[in-house]
Amino acid sequence: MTMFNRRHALHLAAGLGLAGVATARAQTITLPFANGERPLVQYPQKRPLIRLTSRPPQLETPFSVFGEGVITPNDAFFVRYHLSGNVPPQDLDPETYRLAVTGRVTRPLSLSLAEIKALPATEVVAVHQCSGNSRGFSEPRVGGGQAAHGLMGNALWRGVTLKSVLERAGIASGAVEVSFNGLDEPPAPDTPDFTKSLRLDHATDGQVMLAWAMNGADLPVLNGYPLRLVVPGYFGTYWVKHLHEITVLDKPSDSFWMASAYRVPDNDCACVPAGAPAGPTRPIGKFNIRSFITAPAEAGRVAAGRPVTVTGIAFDGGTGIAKVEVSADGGRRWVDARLETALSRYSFRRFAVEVTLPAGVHGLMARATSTAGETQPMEARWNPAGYMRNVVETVTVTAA
Ligand SMILES: Nc1nc2c(c(=O)[nH]1)N[C@H]1C(S)=C(S)[C@@H](COP(=O)(O)O)O[C@H]1N2
Ligand SMILES: [Mo]
Repeated sequence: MTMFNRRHALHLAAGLGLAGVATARAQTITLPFANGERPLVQYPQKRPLIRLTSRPPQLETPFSVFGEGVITPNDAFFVRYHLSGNVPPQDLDPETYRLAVTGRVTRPLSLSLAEIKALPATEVVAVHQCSGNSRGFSEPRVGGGQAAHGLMGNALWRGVTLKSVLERAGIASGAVEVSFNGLDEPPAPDTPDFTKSLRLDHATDGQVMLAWAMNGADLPVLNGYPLRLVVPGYFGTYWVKHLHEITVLDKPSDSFWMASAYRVPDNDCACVPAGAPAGPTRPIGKFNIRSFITAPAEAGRVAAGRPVTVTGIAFDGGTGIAKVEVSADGGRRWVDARLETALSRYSFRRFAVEVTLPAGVHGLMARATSTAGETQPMEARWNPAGYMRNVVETVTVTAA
C-alpha cells in the first residue's frame, strides 16, 4: 500500500469517529413498516445509505441497489456494529497491523498484513447477510434494529483460507473451537467484547476465509479493514471485522455473543408461535433460502395486457438454487423463472420471467427452491429475536 493510500485509510478511520457525517442534502427514506422513516446519510467510502443508528454506525442498503446488478458495490454495502467504543477502530495502520494466532496451537503466529497477502490467495463470491435482515417486518414486532431487506449484499471476497493459516500454526491436541476477535472494543468494561467462534471442523473446511479484499478493492473501513472473516453460507454475525486475534480453544467459547446472543429456537424452523418465548436455543448457523423480486419495484406501475419482465435474486446457505417460481396472482398459480448462470453456490442468483397482467392491482411473489429441496414458507415464521425471516415476499404493483 502506498503512503498516500495508507494515510487515506487512517484519515477515513479518524473521520468516522464523528457521530455521523452531515450530508449535503437531508434526505430520508421510509421503510414499509411502522416508524420506518430513516435518514439517508453518507459515510466515508459509502454512498448515502439508510442510517439505523449513528453510535455505532449501522447502515442499511437501499433495496433498489439489488436490482442494479448481482454484485453489491462496496460503497453500497451495509454496515453493522455492536459496540460503541472505538467503532470503527482508529488504529488500522496496515504497516503495524498484526494478526495473532494463539491458544491450542503448536506454533503461535503473529502475521503482518504483507505476510498474509503473500500466502496463496483464494476467492469466492458469497452473500453476506445479517441475522436480523428484514427484522422490521416481524409481526408481532420484536426488539433490535428495525431493518428492511437491506442488511445483505453479495461480493467477490479475496483472501486466504483459514485452514491454511491454522495449518501454519499447527492445531494442538484437545482443540475443539476457533474463536475470533476484532479490534473494536466495548465502550465500558461491563459490555462483553464482540468475539465469535466456529467449531474446529468448520474452521478447517477450506471454505472459511480471512479476506482483505472485496470486489477487487481493499475492504472499506466500515466493512472490516484490513482483514475480516468470511464464512460462506453462514449469517453475518460470524464474519468478524478488523480481525486481529484467532484463538484455538479446548472448550466451547463462553463469549456472550455465542452463549447468549445470536441464538435461535432449537428446532427445524428456528421458530416458535408468534409471541412465545424462544425455549431451548442453539447458535444461529446457515442462511435459510430467500428470494426477492427487484423489478418491478414495490408500488410500481406496469403496462396492462403486455408482457412485463419480473426479475430478482435468490440465494441459500450454499447448496445452490435449483428453481425460482413466480406468481402474479397472490400465490395461486406459479411459473418457473429463468435462472442466470450461478457465480457460485453462495452467490445471489438472478432470475427473470415474463408475466402479463390485466388492469388492476396485483401481488407478485417469488419462491425459491434449493438443490437440497429447501423452499420458502408462504406464512412468516417468528422468533423473539426476529432472525432468519424467509417468507415468500409480495411486491404490489398496479397494471394500467
Ligand atoms: N469486529 C466486529 N465484527 C463484526 C461485528 C461487530 O460488531 N464487530 N458484527 C457482526 C455482524 S452481526 C454482522 S451482520 C456483520 C456486518 O458486517 P458489515 O458491517 O461488513 O456489513 O459483521 C459481523 N462482524
Ligand atoms: Mo448481524
